[in-house]
Amino acid sequence: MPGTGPEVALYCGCVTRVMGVLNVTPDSFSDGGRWLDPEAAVAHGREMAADGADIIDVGGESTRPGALPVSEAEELRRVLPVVEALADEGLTVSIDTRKASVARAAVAAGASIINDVSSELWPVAAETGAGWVAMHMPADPEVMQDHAHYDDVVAEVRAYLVQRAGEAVRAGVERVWIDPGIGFGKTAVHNLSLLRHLDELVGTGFPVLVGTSRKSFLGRLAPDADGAPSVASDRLEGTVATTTWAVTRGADVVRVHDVRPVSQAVRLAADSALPGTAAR
Ligand code: HH2
Repeated sequence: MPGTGPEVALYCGCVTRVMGVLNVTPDSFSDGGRWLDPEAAVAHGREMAADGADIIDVGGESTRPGALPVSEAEELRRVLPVVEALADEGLTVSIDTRKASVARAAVAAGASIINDVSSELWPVAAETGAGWVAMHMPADPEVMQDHAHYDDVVAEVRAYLVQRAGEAVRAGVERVWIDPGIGFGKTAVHNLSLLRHLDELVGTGFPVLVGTSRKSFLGRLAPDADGAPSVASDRLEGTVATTTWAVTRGADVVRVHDVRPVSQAVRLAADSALPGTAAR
């Protein structure tokens, strides 16, 4: 069990959970346009669950660097049928949104976790009883890469998340995760620094969620044969390596597109890391 922080955060077991990404958007950086049809989206959610996803994270607005906001009506139109159908099938669904109205409607439709990259929606989690993910992002996606300036990225991200999570706990939210926001207003060096020092987030006692899946810093670290950054669809190795690293450092949830290979890798890594379970 990671850390010795607030008791409210200590509900989760030692088993790492895999959150499968389901973007119902035309423009997400790696799967934009693939799951716009609700039936295709629901089928993909089901497939990810069969492949080992414990949570299906449904999002209707891209938050890639430079992304423009989507209207409330459009976001609701994209996510609600998918959330409802997956929740009706008994799957654990999170809603990836920055809008209180979308979070509220998604919880009413069956989502049980609000995945909040803005870290501002804890009042909705308190009001609805949903779990809440607080992620670090220094500014809106449109301009966040202009804000990738830190004296000590690990200390600053940690302080921000502990403050937000504390607010949520005081407001009565019973399940709170913290997430360093890999790739959100951060350079590759910042991302690596946060991963290297993940134990400092784990040490807060709040369960930690990590999302490195297919992100651009992996493309730069593992270029293609011509030396150009690899494209999003060609970043599986980096995704497996970084999520496995995160699990062995104590991450509670990893958020990924490639559920099957990551599930297998992180569960093997988690089993090997538990004292007494690894073969000697
Ligand atoms: N990353 C993305 C979106 N939501 N939520 C959390 N908690 N942590 C993350 O790292 C995270 C997130 C970005 O990835 P993706 O959803 O694939 O892309 P897009 O924002 O373009 O839809």
